[in-house]
Amino acid sequence: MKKLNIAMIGHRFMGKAHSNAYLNAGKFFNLKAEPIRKIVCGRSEDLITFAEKWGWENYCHDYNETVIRDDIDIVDICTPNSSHAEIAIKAANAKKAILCEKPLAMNVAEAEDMVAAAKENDVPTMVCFNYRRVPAIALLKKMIDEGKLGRVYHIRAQYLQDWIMDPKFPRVWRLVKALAGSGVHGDLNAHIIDLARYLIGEISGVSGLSETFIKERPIENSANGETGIVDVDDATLFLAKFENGAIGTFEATRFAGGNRNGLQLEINGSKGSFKFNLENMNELFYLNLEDEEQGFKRILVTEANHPYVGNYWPPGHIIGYEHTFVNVVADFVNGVAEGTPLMPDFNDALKTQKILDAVIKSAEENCWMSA
Ligand code: SOE
Repeated sequence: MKKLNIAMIGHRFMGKAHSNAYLNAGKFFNLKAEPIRKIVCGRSEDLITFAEKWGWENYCHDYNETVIRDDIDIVDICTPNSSHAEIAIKAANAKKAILCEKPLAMNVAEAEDMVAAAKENDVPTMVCFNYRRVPAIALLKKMIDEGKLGRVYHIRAQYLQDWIMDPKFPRVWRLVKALAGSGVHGDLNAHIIDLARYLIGEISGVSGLSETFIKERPIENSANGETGIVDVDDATLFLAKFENGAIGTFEATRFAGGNRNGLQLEINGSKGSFKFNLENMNELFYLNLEDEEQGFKRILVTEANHPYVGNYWPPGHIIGYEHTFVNVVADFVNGVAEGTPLMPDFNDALKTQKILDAVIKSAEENCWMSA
């Protein structure tokens, strides 16, 4: 079987999720090429332990050398947002296929440069908006495409976390604008914007509202208790209008106490409604307005004919967060091996980036922004 050599840049939370996916995708899916964990790149000392644990053949501290190596086919970007553009453009110029963590970039200008580099070099790209490949979301998409929603009226999308509510929680990279671009907005609204676009269509205008509740935090690993300014949003909410006439509300916050990783969607249309909550990710709730009895029906998305999930266990045997990355990697590797389209690619993720930037501008200028 054809082999695809991977260079993965970054080895924290996402590096672990991607490594696990490369390790397991071929065990559950019929892959058209074998992903080889060739080299992992990172700055810290624990990189060596990471490489050994996850079976990377080699490791290195300088991605500049790594992404241009002749024996590398795929560059996988799992670093903080501030380095996505630089690594991706270098990889594209070296003719590598690219898998990039979300959000695509720090802002639209960077994202446009990434799209241009990928286009110029004609390289396949994909952005790891992994929730598109939750089986319940993929089933929801299929049911919408089959016409079960009808005319779309509403989407209510929330992504709620609570991990930085303690004011003593340090100012990690996600709370520094120069590294993250924005706060919870680029981190979590990016996911629900991507899902809304995927499921119901393009957004035509937005009105945003942002707040930073804790404006100063301890500097990470500082011995003398130094603090630093938090220059990103803790919560960003916005209203949206869609090209198809639907309207939506979006909320992303890291201050929703009790919500550990709650991504919730409700979509209402002329023929039915759907509800989804990531904390119960194997379930999809569906209301058919023609049902005499009314009420939502619970679909346990574990049937062999449901998307992705038939590759794992018998019906009723649920899957988890890590499987969403396995599904991403299976589609990515097959797309690269066969030269078939990958979604969401850089161009598609640029559209999400445009909505992210429009919301920021709207919140700053206190106005409605066309997107
Ligand atoms: C942290 O907020 C985080 O890990 C996000 O960065 C991920 O994209 C999301 O899937 C879970 O939460």
